[in-house]
Amino acid sequence: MNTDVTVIGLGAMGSALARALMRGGRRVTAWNRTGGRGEALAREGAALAPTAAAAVAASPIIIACVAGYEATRQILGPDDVPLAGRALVQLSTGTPQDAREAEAWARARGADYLDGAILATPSQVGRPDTPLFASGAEAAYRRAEADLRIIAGNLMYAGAPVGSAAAWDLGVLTSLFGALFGFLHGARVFESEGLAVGDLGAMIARIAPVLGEMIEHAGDAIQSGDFGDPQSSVEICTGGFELFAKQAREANINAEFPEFALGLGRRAIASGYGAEEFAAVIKVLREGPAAPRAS
Ligand code: FVH
Repeated sequence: MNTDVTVIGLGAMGSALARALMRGGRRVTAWNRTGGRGEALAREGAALAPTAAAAVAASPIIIACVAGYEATRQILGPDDVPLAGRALVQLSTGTPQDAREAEAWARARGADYLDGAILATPSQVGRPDTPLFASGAEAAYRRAEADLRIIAGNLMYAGAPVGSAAAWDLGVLTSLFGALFGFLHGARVFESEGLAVGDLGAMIARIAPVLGEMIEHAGDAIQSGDFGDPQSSVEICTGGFELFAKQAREANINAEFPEFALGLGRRAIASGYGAEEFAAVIKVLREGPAAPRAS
């Protein structure tokens, strides 16, 4: 072994990881399935490996960041890839079940395994505030910790159950994309009134801590199961969703987001949760898949 870390996968994210590691003083070996993507990295000091087996042989820490877990298995699966004794860190996006299967697979090959999820775009890699969740055996975490801290200063060890990092990732991503879908509808409201959508984005950024408090309150209510004494009841919030839908009809804009919210709010009221805290809608989600939509 002649480098500190190997990065497998030189897409937008893998390249950013390799660069951050080199900036942090690590000697990096890099490998990508198709050629060409590593040339700039090589000029910046990375050692380009000719094969995945050579890339793995080069370092004790192997970071995989490719299109998915199956791709990682295809790359590292062949018998000549010397995974035994290495710490394999999976930074491709997947589910908790993917992580459990990957851990079992890596251990069967004699490797330590750590699952990770980086919550950043490639240009955000390597900053002190870049978040990264990691989970898996603590020994594997300790082996990779210093390298991961270079990639993401805001590193959080989510514990030994290896699916935890992916669960954190999906929990944060669904929160983000739920907000983004809401924002896109808000953008249509702004457009329908001739207002500047950039101003809406700037306002959301300014009041983000207040909005975050509301999410935190919902999380506490769900965890404690106490939905009494509501700040905002299901009924009050569903009244808001009725208004979203009314405005969409009046302005003749897409109404899928208001209809989605309204459908869940109405089901929660029909189930008797109208006077409870808005987060009580979780009880509808716990019932399982939605009933087919009434026409
Ligand atoms: N980009 C982002 O914002 C997100 C942030 C959060 C984490 N994700 C995950 O990171 C993984 C890689 O994402 P990426 O942005 O680097 O993606 P691409 O630029 O599209 O590069 C894909 C790389 O995967 C390689 N690859 C795909 N399939 C295979 C395969 N069957 N065998 C070997 N390699 C494969 C591809 O290689 P090539 O096409 O250049 O030969 C690229 O290196 C991903 O899980 C995100 O969810 C990024």
